[in-house]
Amino acid sequence: MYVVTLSTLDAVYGDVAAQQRERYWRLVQDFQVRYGPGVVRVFRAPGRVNLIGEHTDYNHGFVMPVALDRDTLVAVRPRFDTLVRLANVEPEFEAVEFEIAFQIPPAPRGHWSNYARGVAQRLSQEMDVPLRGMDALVDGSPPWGVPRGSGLSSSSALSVALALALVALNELSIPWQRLARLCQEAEWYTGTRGGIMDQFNALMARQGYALFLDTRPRPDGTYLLEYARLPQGYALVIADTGVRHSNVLGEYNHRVAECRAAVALLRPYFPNITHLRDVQHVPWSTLESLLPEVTTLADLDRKGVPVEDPPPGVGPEDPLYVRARVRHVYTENRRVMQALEALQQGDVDGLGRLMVEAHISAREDYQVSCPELETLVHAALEVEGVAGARLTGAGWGGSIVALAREDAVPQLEAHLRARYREVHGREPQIFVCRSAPAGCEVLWETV
Ligand code: NG1
Repeated sequence: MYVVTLSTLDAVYGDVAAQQRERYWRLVQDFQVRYGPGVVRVFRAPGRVNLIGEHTDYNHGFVMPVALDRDTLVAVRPRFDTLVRLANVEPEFEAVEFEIAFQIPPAPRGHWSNYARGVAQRLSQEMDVPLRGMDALVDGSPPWGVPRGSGLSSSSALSVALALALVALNELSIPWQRLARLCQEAEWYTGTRGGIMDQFNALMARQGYALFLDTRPRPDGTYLLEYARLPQGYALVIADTGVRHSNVLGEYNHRVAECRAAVALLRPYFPNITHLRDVQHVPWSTLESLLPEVTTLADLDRKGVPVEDPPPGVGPEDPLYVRARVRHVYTENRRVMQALEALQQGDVDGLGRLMVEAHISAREDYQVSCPELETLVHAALEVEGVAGARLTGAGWGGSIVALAREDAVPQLEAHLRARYREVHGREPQIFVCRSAPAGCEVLWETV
């Protein structure tokens, strides 16, 4: 287990280190008030901003996220039984109790405790024994928590922080990459069919680097990854539209279904295909000719084209725009490879151009943008010193990320605020991202 003292994190939290210490201290105090005095252990897991590579991970493609200094904390104490008592410093997230088992009954859909239930269930299944329980208090509250629904992966920060706690309290020995996979599968418990990017990044990120990840597991279950240093003198500026999306059973699963339908349609020509990644080497003109513009699950069923494991929430007559969706995934994978090369060569302008192309592809072919994201991306690109900007995360709201020269940041912030206010009548949340290390245990006695 990766363990650091709170003072080690000063360098991560920078000029807000004192407030962060206060935050950890308050969490431990709250824990002891709620659950009684005694030893408390604290785990943190970061949110992430994805530089490029959107909606590629569930297609076994490439991604390039960076971990953020916005993180989720969980304070815990082990129990001798299998009970989990789970509470949150934010009172709107009700406190619950559940028993750890191989099959844990879910709370109603959308309930925050389902992330904890999913992790506890998946880890128990993996270890073939129900884990020891814990008392836990979660803190993902503003201003230092990962903003929720902003495309910055607050859900995975929560899942990974809880997983780190359960792994440590149960003294489990699970390789990191395997743990990332388990956390990914644990999140499916909530209904989404997401890829592995967020959990992997929360467990494997390095400060000062983007994580290039090939999300296709190798036969031994490990993944190919590479760390690429972030450009010196540039900042990653995140602007949050405030428009909230929910992945659960929504448009997200619809996109997953479109990709799975495309795989089914391509199978007669590429018998070994399991994910779109398997046709990455095929010329686009060939793929294009094999894919209809639109189809439905019912239509494919009538034609005897079996779609494997269609995700929950997708109706038989819902239109599936397979050709455009595949074009995005196919071109996006290429862009991520090129972006890695650009980063390695210090070609910031090249990286910026690829980000803009990725945004256009996400808007036109994958159709995951919205007017508020468009306002922010357009405004960012109007500022001198901004190399590129794009929506980040799943889309349909959430945030944009802009790659800006450090000296251009004040002007960028002012311009984004002014344009957003003018068009949408409210303020976006803006923050400059400090890249952070992967999730870890934090020893807080030095407070
Ligand atoms: P966010 O932006 O956190 O909703 C989701 C998925 C990722 C990835 C991106 C799109 C989860 C937990 N996260 O992220 O795996 O598919 O969308 O690139 O499902």
